[in-house]
Amino acid sequence: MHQRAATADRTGTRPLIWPARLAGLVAGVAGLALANLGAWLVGPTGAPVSAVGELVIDLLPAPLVNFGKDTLGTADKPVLVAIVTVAVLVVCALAGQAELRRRLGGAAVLAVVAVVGLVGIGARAGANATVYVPTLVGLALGYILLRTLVDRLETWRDAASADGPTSDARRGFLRLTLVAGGIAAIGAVAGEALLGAATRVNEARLRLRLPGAATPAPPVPAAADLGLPGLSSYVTPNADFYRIDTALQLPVIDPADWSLTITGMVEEEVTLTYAELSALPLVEHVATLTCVSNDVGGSLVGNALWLGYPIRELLARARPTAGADMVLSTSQDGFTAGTPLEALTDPDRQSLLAIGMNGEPLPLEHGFPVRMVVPGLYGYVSATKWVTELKVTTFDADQGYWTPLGWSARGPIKLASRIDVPRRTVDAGQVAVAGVAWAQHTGIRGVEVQVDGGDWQPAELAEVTGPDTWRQWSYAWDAASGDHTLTVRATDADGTLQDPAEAAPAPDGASGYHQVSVTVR
Ligand SMILES: Nc1nc2c(c(=O)[nH]1)N[C@H]1C(S)=C(S)[C@@H](COP(=O)(O)O)O[C@H]1N2
Ligand SMILES: [Mo]
Repeated sequence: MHQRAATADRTGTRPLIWPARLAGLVAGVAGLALANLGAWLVGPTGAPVSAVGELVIDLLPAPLVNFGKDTLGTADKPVLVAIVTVAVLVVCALAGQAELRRRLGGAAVLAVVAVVGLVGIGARAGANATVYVPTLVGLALGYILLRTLVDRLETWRDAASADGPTSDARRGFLRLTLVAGGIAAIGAVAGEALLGAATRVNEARLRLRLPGAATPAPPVPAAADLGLPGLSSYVTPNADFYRIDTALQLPVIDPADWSLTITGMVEEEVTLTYAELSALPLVEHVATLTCVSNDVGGSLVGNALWLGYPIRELLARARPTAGADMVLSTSQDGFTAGTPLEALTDPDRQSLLAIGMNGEPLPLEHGFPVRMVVPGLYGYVSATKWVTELKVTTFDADQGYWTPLGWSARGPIKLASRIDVPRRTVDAGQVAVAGVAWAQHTGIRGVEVQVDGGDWQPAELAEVTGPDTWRQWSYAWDAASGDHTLTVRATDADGTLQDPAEAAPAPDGASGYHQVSVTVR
């Protein structure tokens, strides 16, 4: 009996190799489907299969890539994606086999597949941390499903080796596998369809060539960037730019389908297509965006070179009627912002309908194809991404999205300053204390640093392109060992000193001085 069971066990595993591969395949489809659905939410950069496809193109020798293009034409991408998908699923099937042989064996194989996907995603320009999430979630779910299926398979195997009736255990495995496989297949088709639209728009974005500016921004002076390690760069790279919006799913708009209408209290409604907008004499302007939710010392602030058309020119075409004092801008996803009309018609303020950010078309998550940028106002009342309508109206008649939720109707940015370095520990001696200060549209005149409640010491200021951006500052500190507290405050170009009173972000922006504790060794 003993002898017999052992033999059955050894031979009993053999026929289960194909069911194990089937389990691996189902887990692979489920994992890929989830990764694609996730990428549909966070943006097509996070889609692992097409990322690996692009990586393959980059790694292949050019003659082979050209051969592919010549023989397949525009089908080269879909064919490559199909090849990668089949390869991934074959390896996933083998992961099923490995998991049956040894617990976590399949996990290791799936992890290798996921790492290849993550490397592909990382190789795409502008990858930030969220783009890795869909693949990691897909890996986790894929393995949980695989383990569940292999558990059933082991029940089947044990039943077989115990020489008992195996049909129940077999049926249990097959039923679960088919149900899971069906759901995974539906998810995969849905993910493919949804992601397909986002991928097409992403490719349209990559193909776009931004028009040159009729009024280029003067080059950023080298002295605007002190270049100290740990200090925020003067211009924030797109990949590092903070992102804030209410969109659960990233809006994807093909520029060919985009248009903007100016409606409401105007003498003439104006409609503008993307082609018309990009043919207008565009302006470049460097401006620092800030979120009203930014805490004292927080990072919801970034500076970029924007390319766009002055909103005042478009409003001049529409001719707002008497009594109007607000423009309610609407995003394709329903978000709205209420901006004071005077901030948009002011000839001395570059309020832009922007299509470019740091020399590239707007990234999808920063409002592609068109957004608003208004120097001096918090984003929630001015910086509408994916903007499709400007309604000229009044603050009495209309409200932006956040106003009924307890945020102030008007949101001028508060004068603020931040210490970027040092944070935590430094060696005794000369230490560069440095950071940024902002008072958009007024400008920064001075920054002072205080060590342990001593006298306020003036910091050196870097250059700026104008009053609409943050300004880097630095202070040479002679640091003696021990624990110290550093505090910063700024004065704007009008001579107003930063408000020391601590206030939370709601309803109209945080105030108070940024302080850091440092240990000097
Ligand atoms: N469509 C849309 N636009 C939006 C928002 C939003 O939720 N939806 N948030 C606003 C807020 S609160 C801020 S701070 C800025 C942030 O812009 P960014 O994500 O490009 O940094 O966008 C603004 N534009
Ligand atoms: Mo914001």
